[in-house]
Amino acid sequence: MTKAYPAPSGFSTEEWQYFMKHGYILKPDVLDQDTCNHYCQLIDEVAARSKHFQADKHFTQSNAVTTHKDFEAFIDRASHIGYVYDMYGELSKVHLSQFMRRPKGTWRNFWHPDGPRALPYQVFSPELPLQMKVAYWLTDLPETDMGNLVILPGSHRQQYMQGYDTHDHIEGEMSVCVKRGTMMIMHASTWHKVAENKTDHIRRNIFLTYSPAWICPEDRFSNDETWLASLNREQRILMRSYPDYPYANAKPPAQDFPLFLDRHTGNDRDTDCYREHVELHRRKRLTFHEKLALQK
Ligand SMILES: O=C(O)CCC(=O)C(=O)O
Repeated sequence: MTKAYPAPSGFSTEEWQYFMKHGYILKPDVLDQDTCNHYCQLIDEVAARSKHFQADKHFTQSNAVTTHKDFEAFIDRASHIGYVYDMYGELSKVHLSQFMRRPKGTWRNFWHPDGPRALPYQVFSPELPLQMKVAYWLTDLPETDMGNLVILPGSHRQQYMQGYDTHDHIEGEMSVCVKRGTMMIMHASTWHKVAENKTDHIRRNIFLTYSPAWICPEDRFSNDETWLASLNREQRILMRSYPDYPYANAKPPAQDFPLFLDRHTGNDRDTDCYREHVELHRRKRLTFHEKLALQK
């Protein structure tokens, strides 16, 4: 059996503080030009195979990681999976994987937070996100009105917002203007909308959303067994495909632990918490943010 390895690096303390205050962080130059070119081309190829595809209309592909071998690498990509692990630890799960094409004009999202609307996550989790979105921007977005994501920084603590279900301009809104190759991580309760694309440049990007395993996924009930068997161990665990026993999402099987070892100690468990006989899959392990809070 493949052995677990230490979690890749994640939030610095400064990044965490910025993320919790503003609801997002941006990291430029995470993907190089060749990688951006490759994925732009792949998005066009895979999109063109869909019966829903129209070159001049907005196109979203869900469960994108299953559509081409090269998208699988995003399930556990080292550039972001450590951030996810810092948030959701041993119960991290891919909630949704998507790629998008946003040409001129065409459909765009109204202001909304991600997740449930009638009973938002925020009611139960006023601080920590129960979904986090990882965006890889594959095309340059130097200006607004290029089909940009527009966010209201710091709005992840509010359940109501004047602009809900409109495209209204809201005081304090920020159009995400970035160089291609930038990675963004967003708290799912941050209110956001999409700007009109008034240019001839097609916005292309990849979104991965993660959640604790016990939140239902957005784009699948389960995954094909043959496909799952072709993935590496971490990817297979992160897809959390438990068709025979839904409650395994809350209590995954023993073989799915540890997802990662502690990145500093290399341990698969926290010490001095339980008596020896308690098995690994029944042990709570502290997340990055819990450890940070304990240091205060
Ligand atoms: O395409 C975007 O920038 C954001 C789309 C959106 O609002 C969402 O995925 O929730």
